[in-house]
Amino acid sequence: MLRAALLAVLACALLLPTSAQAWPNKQPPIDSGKLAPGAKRITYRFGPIHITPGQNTIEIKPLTQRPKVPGYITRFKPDLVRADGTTPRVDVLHLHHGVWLVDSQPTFAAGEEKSIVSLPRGFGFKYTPKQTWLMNYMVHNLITAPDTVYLTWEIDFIPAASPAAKRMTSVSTQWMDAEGGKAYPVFDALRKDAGAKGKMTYPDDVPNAYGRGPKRNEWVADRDLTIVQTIGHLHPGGLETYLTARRNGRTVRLFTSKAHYWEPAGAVSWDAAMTAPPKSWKVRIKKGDVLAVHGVYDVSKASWYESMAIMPLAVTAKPAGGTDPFARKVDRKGFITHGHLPENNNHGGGPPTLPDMTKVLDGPVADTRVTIESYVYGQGSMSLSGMPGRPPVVKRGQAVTFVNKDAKPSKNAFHTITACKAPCNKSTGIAYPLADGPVDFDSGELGFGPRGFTAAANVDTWSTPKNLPPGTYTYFCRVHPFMRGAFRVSS
Ligand SMILES: [Cu+2]
Repeated sequence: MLRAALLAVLACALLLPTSAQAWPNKQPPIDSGKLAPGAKRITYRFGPIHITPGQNTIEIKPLTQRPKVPGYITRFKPDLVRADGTTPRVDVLHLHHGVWLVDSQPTFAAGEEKSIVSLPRGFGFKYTPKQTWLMNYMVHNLITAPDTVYLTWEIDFIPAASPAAKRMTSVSTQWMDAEGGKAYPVFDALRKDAGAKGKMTYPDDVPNAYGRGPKRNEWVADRDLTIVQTIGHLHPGGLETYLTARRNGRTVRLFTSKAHYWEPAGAVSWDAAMTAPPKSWKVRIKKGDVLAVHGVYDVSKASWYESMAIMPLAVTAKPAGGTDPFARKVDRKGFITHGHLPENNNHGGGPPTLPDMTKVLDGPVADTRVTIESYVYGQGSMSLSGMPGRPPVVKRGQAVTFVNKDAKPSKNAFHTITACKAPCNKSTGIAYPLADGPVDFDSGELGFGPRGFTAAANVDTWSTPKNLPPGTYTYFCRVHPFMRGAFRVSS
């Protein structure tokens, strides 16, 4: 009895990760929430956005909700809420991204980390009512029930007519993106590309990441400027983004935006906040300097598909001082912009809710075509019983072919077949399941959409690799992680 209790305590102690402890430098989030002198706080909301079952598409709509007079935006705090003001759980509805385009330039952005941009005193994004504002958003429905949400953004605004505006320096956003120039700027962070310590740095660790094309992660400064703020955007698995500058063949690091995870399972979910530089951080860049953004992912536990590494910079060409990064070290420790968000509380990975497919009898041997319909893998789904619930069997060297019948305009639900480690049958949450199968395979998002602009693979059919060793392979849908299944390779 005592031994069992001791073991339980020990197990808990071992499970308690360092990341769940207090933020190490014991600083409160850098965004104090205090209103700057002369500023007013205004909350806008965009919507209603009607989310269809399983939705995972990108939309662009005009934005009319904004100030009527010119001025400066000094703080920007995004959220995704239901009509009653509550925030949906991240394992149910997830804000893949919201990008506020101002005069067609990405200016403000939010992902599920919901970083708060709060500029140093005296700086503001210049706003005029003449600007064209567009909302580019991708809200992803992880379940099969429709929903209705609003994107909200709270801004601190100093009208140009107020005395406080006289002392303001205007900034604009310089978008830095590891896949810059793409409408859907993603890359895969795969275990096979791991560099040191199970970490993968994009694009550095991926041979020929950009083929013969330009280095998408770089930007050559077209004027002298001062960077006053930056915060990284990553996906689950992401550890940090960092910004470098190159001048006369010498490269220095300007800032590292780290992901601080509250997620008990480690760097595997959206339960994280990114760090921003201290308010005194200002970096002077010369025309011709080459800036570059890099993304570091932890690929020791799983592979990560359709990942991002973005680092928007708030810059000004007005005289604003700042440190010459080639004369002094500027990569100072950052501070998270907010604390843990309760919508990230369903981690998953609890007691098994589905059968262990390694113990289930063989399914059909000859018919190796699996149709996916109404969010169910037609053969070998963990949610089916009897014969349909048994894994289809192929001989070594053969493939199982999947067809997504939900990829019709009327349904338009993308699905994937993504390897996860057997039995892959625990409860669904933001940290479970993961793409951690013994062999990496992933179908991409089977379905159709405007090419290059959505996650769609623009095919509805995919076959498993033919070189899989004998065994039972479990998989899940990255888009709808409650969907799980298995197939078997016989010797
Ligand atoms: Cu799916």
